[in-house]
Amino acid sequence: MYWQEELETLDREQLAGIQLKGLQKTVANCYENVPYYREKLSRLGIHPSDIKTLDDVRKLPFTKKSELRDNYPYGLFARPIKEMVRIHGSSGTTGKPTIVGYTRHDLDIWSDCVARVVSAAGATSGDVVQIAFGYGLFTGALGLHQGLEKIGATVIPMSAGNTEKQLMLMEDLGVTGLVATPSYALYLSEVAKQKGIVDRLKLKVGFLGAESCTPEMRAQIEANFGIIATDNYGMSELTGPGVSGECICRDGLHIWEDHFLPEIIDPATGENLPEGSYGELVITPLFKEGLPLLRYRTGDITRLNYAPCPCGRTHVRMDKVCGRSDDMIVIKGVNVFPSQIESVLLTISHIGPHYLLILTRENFMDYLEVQVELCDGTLLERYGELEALRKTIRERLHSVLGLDARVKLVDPNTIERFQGKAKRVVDHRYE
Ligand code: DLL
Repeated sequence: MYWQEELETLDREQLAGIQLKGLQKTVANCYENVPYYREKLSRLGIHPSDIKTLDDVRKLPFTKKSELRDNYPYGLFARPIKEMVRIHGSSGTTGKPTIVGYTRHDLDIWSDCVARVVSAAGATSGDVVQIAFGYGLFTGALGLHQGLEKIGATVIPMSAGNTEKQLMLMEDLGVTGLVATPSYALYLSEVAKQKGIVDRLKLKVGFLGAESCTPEMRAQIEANFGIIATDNYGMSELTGPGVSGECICRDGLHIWEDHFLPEIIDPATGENLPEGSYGELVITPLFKEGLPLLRYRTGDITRLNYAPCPCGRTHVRMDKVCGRSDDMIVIKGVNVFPSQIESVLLTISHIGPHYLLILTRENFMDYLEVQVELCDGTLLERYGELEALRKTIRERLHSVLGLDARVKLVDPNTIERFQGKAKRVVDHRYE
């Protein structure tokens, strides 16, 4: 199912023409309306008129997430706040979120991009779709919501959590589509199975995204619910969901190239890699008025496949994301930086500054274990005090990260020290 057939099936030459125009417009928007970019481009001796071909994108500097944070909250906006009709923020963290903004035009295009994703996954105006992403600054819920409404589907804005009620509504309201993170979809499917209600559900399709999902986990969700599950990808800085999504062939996620110009680079050197290589995905959004970005480093590792897709769409496909190039960890769809955990640990007495974050995937659910050293090893023999300390750490971490961590208190001097950069994260999830 197409949403905008003529645009989704453009030939590559037409697509390149649209991309070049979008790129030129975006560079001009940055240069004329964002003092930070104007200065950055001027320092490099780049003027918008230097962008004559698509390959000229490589002359442009990258933009990193830290630059959005450094210009918090509105410093990279290219329009005055009164022209912005929506603000969102990076998911899951307290402290200062990364703020993103949308003009009316940005919202329209964003919802078209999401409408393409859900249509490619088979959704139609006849579907009743329950959204089990948390509503709020996170782009996931409202992003899918507006895209699904645009195609005329019936949307149930259930939000995340409250599993019993989720399942009750799925049954009572004849829900045919579910929007959720893969881990929550799995959990819902397991509870539905245990309760013996799967046969009473009308569910046909899952629109899963916001975190990685292995093929095995997907297979389990599909088997439990008896559905087809599709993967969709995006990030708040680039709009939110709607950057790419799987069609029913489910062999890669189509990036909507008339709106997003993708590149793959070596994360260490910044060099562009040959077609088909795994590397960091860099994207220049081509339509954004409110928050234009040049060569945004997503930090996500994938590769691009330009081979024609049997579905008829001509837009390039990216592989499922297989890792992150920076230290941001995504756990259950929530972005976590080790530095946030460090800041929490450093405010609590009786524990030292040495810690280790261990990520595991058990029964397809992600877990974070925070190992931290006690200052005084004799505390290990005082169970009551030890438990109280563990509880304090867990609660403080939960209030900052918005998720549950397992806390393991270990003897002094048992966590490895490093000469150079410390490696604080051990990620077993992709093994
Ligand atoms: O997670 C946007 C989104 C919402 C996409 C709902 C799809 C569905 P952020 O909160 O800014 O935005 O987090 C972006 O999440 O850089 C990836 O590391 C990760 N991510 C998002 N989708 C996927 C996916 C939203 N399908 C960060 N597979 C990204 C793997 C994903 N990782």
